[in-house]
Amino acid sequence: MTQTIPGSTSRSDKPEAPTTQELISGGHLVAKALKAEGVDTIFTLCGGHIIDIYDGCVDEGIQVIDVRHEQVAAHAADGYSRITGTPGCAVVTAGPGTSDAITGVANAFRAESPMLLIGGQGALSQHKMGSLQDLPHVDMMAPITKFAATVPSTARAADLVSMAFRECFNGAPGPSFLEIPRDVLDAKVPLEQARLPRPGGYRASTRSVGDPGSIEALADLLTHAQKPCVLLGNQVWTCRATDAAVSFVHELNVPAFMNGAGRGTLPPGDPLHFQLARRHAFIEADLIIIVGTPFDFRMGYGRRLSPAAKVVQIDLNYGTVGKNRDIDLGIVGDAGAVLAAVTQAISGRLDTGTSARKAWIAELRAVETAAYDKRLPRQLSDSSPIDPYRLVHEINEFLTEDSIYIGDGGDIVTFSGQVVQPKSPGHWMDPGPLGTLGVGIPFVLAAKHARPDKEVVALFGDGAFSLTGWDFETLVRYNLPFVGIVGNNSSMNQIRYGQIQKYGEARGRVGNTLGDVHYDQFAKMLGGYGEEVRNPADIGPALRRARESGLPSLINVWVDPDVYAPGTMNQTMYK
Ligand SMILES: Cc1ncc(C[n+]2csc(CCOP(=O)(O)OP(=O)(O)O)c2C)c(N)n1
Ligand SMILES: [Mg+2]
Repeated sequence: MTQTIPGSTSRSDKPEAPTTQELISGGHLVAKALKAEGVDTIFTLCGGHIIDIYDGCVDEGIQVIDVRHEQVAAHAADGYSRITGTPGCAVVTAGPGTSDAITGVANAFRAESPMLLIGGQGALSQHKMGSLQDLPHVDMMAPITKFAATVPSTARAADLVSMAFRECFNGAPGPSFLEIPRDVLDAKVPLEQARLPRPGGYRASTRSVGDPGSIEALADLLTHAQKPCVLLGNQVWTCRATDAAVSFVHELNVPAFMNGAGRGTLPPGDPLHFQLARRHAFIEADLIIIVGTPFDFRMGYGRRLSPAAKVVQIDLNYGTVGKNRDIDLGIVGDAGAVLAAVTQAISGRLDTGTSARKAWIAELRAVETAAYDKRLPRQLSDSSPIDPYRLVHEINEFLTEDSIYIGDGGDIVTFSGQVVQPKSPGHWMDPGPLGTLGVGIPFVLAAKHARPDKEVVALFGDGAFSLTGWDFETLVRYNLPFVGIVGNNSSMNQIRYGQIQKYGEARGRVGNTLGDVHYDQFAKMLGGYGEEVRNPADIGPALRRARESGLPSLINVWVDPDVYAPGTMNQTMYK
């Protein structure tokens, strides 16, 4: 709501004309800046410090979605960025509201997700006086954001919001944080005194193609490679580079592996889609191209790549390229722009080198098929208690091209990472390298709100669900149906396994045991759909009934607590 001051004079040359001057509050300026960035929703938990932003959102037509824990608001903003490609925004109150949101911001930081967290703060007029909920938010957020600042005056409110968004896209994307004191949000200034950045007017394109010489160098390497492979990582989705990646793979005949949000870039069944042959490929390849994923623990810090292979790394972030492992060629740029340029550079050549790769692709397919066949009996297991492999197999069979899959848990999600394959790009969501339990329900909220046309399917560990599960009620309140599955082993099993290995069975039950909780009944209590499953043959029908219920749902599947995923047994995450 803006106000006018009667009788103030205009700046025109006609001296006597009485006019009015428009006044606007800090909260309303924030909302205008959010709108300019394309934000159509904020995720929030209310507090007296931030009510002026809500009122601004009412004026700007921005939807206010209120949740039950600020961690959920922040994870939802992260998830919203991933799904929509425009930055998500969470607004939380000062002090505990902001500290509750820290985990969500931290997760977005490691996952390279561009989101803005706005936190309230005590009034500037009470600075350092011990006001209600006062904390040093900016100091707390600085190490886990790309930009963290205080808005010092009402007139600068929109300007700082646009600045925070610009910094979200500086290099690899990530979160920004703004703290806005209560009196800054409350006060009104003449609209003309405020800088109001124009939509599209305050940041540049990040679709950089890198050094043109490096594009030619990669084209040369590929032309001569007989055993190339490419890993299509997170940034392939961040950069919306699916089409460029698919053309690159198909036109140049390069076997592709995918990780993180890059999963689904090629659909399962594509002749160049590989998953289980990755270790073999990384040892046998003569050229390995890593696109948009760092050499972190998920990649064994780069140590699992053959020392004899040429290694190329393409990334939005200069600091990621060549980190932890030497490379033969590094390109800093946008995954789509770079892959399209390389494809074009090679397609103009007489010898593209692509036909020499038939034997290599057949070799990888044989490894892939053998690994799949070896595991298949487990996936079809009729044993009771249910083998987790059977559960994730049923989920994979259940997914359609329009199912966004979310994994939130320990061991059970490690199983699903091997078996569940999204059928479309951008249809896979996991926490990312922070490994945060509790992202599931917030990601469901973000995904179903952003894409009501999609089906959302989420697999939870019972431990993971418990961290943020109360916001199942938010899904009911906003009528956001989804198919939820709890792989229930009444334990924090991924941790339990390591304890048993190190300290023996007798000491293996310390600090990791959960009750036999009936999550199906929890769902029903909150107004959703619920069923429990003990027999493997009942999993598929229960999932279908959940889909047909049109409600947020939880299918509580009792899985064998004494069966562990290979990744858990190898403890690969710590190596
Ligand atoms: C927020 C958070 N706390 C603790 C951990 C450590 N952790 C990793 S896996 C795991 C067990 C998760 O249990 P559950 O979700 O039930 O999955 P399960 O391993 O039993 O299949 C824990 C506690 C974590 N990754 N994130
Ligand atoms: Mg568990």
